[in-house]
Amino acid sequence: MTTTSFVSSDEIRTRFSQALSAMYQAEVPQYGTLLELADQVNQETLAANPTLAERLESDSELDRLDVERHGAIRVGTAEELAMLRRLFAVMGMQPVGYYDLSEAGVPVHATAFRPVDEAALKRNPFRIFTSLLRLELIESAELRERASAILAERDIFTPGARELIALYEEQGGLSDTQADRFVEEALETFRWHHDATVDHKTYQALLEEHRLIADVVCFRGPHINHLTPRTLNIDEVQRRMPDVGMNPKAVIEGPPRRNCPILLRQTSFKALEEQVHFDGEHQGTHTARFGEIEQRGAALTAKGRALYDRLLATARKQTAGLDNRAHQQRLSEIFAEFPDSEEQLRREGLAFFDYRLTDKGREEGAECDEDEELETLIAQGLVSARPITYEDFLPVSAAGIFQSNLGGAVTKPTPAMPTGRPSRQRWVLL
Ligand code: OOG
Ligand code: NI
Repeated sequence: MTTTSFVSSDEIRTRFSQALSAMYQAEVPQYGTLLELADQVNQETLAANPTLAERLESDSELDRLDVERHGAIRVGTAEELAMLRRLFAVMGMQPVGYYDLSEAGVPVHATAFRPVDEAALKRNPFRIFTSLLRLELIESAELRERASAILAERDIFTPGARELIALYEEQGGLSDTQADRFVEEALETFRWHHDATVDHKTYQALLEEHRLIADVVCFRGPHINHLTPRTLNIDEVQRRMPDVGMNPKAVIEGPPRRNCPILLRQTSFKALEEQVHFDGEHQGTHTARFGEIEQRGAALTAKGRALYDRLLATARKQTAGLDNRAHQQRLSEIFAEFPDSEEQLRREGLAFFDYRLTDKGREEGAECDEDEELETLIAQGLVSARPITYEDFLPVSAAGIFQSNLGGAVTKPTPAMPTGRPSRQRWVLL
C-alpha cells in the first residue's frame, strides 16, 4: 500500500470528534441543548460585532469554531494511559502539559491530548483532558489493593481498537475503511455503561474515600464526562443557561470579561444523577456527566502568565462566597492591573502574537530588525499582529470544574496551593 491511500490524521480526528459528539448527544440530551445555545449566542455575537466576525473569518477561525470541542476522561492505570497515547496518536493528538490536581484536593494528575501544529489546530483543535487516578493516595491499604485488583480485570479497549492502532503504527497510516473502523472501535472506550462492575457496597466504600475514585474504578470504561463547545460570549451563555433548564455552576472560572480576551473562561452545568445497575441486582445512582462551555483568548507568555496567576491568587482571597455577578465585578477590579489593549500586551511582552506582512507590507518590501520598528510597521498597516489562541487548560479552573461536579458541599473551588506533598486531609473537605 502506498502512503497516498492513507487518510490524514486530521481527517480521522474530525471523524472521531463528530462521532463522539453524536454519541454524547444521544447519551446526554442536554449537551444538544447546550450546542444550540452556544451556536445561537455565537451567531448573535458575530452579527453584533462585524469587526470580530471579519477578523475570525480572515484568520480562518470561524470554520473551527463550529467543530471545536474538548472532552475529558479519567483512567485508572498507567497502562490505560499509555495505550490511550497510542490511540490519540492515530488522530494526530499528542499529550501537552501536566496538571497536578492533587494540589487542589483531587487525587489525579492529568495531561491534554491535542493537535499541536498550526494547520492541524485550524482544521480541528479537538482535545481530550485525560486524568490518571493516583491510587497511591488512597489511605486504606485494603481499599487500595481492592481498587487495583478491580482495575487489573478490565480492558477499556476493544480488540478491534488494539488491532487497528497496531496496524496504524506498522503501516504509518490507515485507509479510508480502516479509519472508519478505527473510529467505531475507539468510540467504545468512551461510551457510558449503565452497569457497574462492582457491587453497591464496594462502590460505596470507594465513594466514601473519594467520589472520583468510585467514578474511575467501578465502571467498564472511562466514559466521556463532558464535551465542551466554544463560545464567543460566555457571560451571555451563563445568563441564559437556566432558561433552557440547565443549572450552571456558581461562577465562571478564569479571568474576567475583557476587551482582549486572555487564556480561558469556563463554566459548566451540574452533573446528572444517573441510574446505575450494580452487581447483585442493586439499582442505584451515580453522578458523572455534566456540561461545560468555554471562551478562549490569547495565549500568555511566561511573564503574562505570572501576572495572571498573581492576580487570580489575590482574587481568590477576595471573592469567596460571592455570586457570579459580584465575583465578576471584583475580578474585573483586580484585573484592571492587566493591560487590556493588544498594543500594550505586545509592548509589555504579556501575550503571544502572530506577525505577518500585509499585502501592502509585501508590496512595499517592509523589513524590520527592532521591536520598536515592528510597532511602527503595525501602525502603518504593513504588518498585522494577531493574538495566538490559548489551546490548553488552567489547573485552578480544572479543579473548580472537577469539584463542582463531584457533588458534595463544595460550591467554590478550593485554591490550588503549591504545597508540595498533596494532603489527603483536604479531600475530606470535598
Ligand atoms: C476534567 C476537568 C477539567 C477542564 O476543562 O478544565 C476540564 C474532569 O472533570 O475529568 O475538563
Ligand atoms: Ni473541560
